[in-house]
Amino acid sequence: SGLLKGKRGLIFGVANNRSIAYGIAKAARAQGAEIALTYQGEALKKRVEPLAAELGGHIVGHCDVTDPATIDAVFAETEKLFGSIDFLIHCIAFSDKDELDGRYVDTTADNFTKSMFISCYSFTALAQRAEKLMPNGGSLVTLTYYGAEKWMPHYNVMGVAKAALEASVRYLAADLGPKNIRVNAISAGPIKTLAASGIGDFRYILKWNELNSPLRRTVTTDEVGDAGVYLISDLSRGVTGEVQHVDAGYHIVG
Ligand code: 0WD
Repeated sequence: SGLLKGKRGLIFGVANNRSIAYGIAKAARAQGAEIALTYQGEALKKRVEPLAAELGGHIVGHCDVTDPATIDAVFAETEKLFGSIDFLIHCIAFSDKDELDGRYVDTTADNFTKSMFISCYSFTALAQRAEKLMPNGGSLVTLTYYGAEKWMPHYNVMGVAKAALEASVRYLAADLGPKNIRVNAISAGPIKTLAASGIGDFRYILKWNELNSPLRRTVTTDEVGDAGVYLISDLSRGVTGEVQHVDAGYHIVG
């Protein structure tokens, strides 16, 4: 239970207690990590504050990745709090809900740009700042989905953004490897969260995974959290540039 003892990290993307980021935060705390959370906007502040208290974690402020000043503020606060960090977890994605239904070909330029910026570029923006706070090396982890690899109904522009995110994991891993900063992604199976509720036919996708995955079930945020612990911990010290599927094996089937 002490796999992350002495490690300190910054976690982005807790919206509520069903968020994947919450699952990772909880698992990291259970292994002895010290954690700092951010929230996006005042409405989420009220939800995230009690969750941070419950987990015994810190809050380092508001972060909207479309506003670089808020990213810088959060890193300045983290440096004050921890000095240096050992891990960073990125659980952020966005697309206009109207375009997570119907056809990809109808994507607007505006939503394409916004989805790509928030769901892909933001990880690189965070990596740039994290590098400076990781003098002893570290681990960066982002969240992706199988829709990056294969066409999935309704995933549309998010599939394209996740493909770019997975490619960015490889480029970041190559750039930061000499500093012993590892960069990996977890490709999680479908989980009913706030973000997922925007995707058309999501209940059907859950059921389909339950019927067809090798383990004949879907996965939980606790299971994604434990995979996150592995990627943060020294157990994965030889692993970088990897996309680790935590999907009950669905990717070998579908
Ligand atoms: O089935 C799923 N739920 C899967 C999710 C399967 C595989 C991957 N993922 C990914 C998502 O694409 C995302 O990258 O996991 C990550 C976390 O998503 P989640 O836990 O499913 O969803 P949620 O709890 O809604 O957290 C996503 C959060 C936002 O919440 P809402 O729903 O309020 O948009 O991302 C954050 C925000 O807190 N976020 C932002 N943070 C900072 N700046 C921004 C932004 N501009 N936009 C969204």
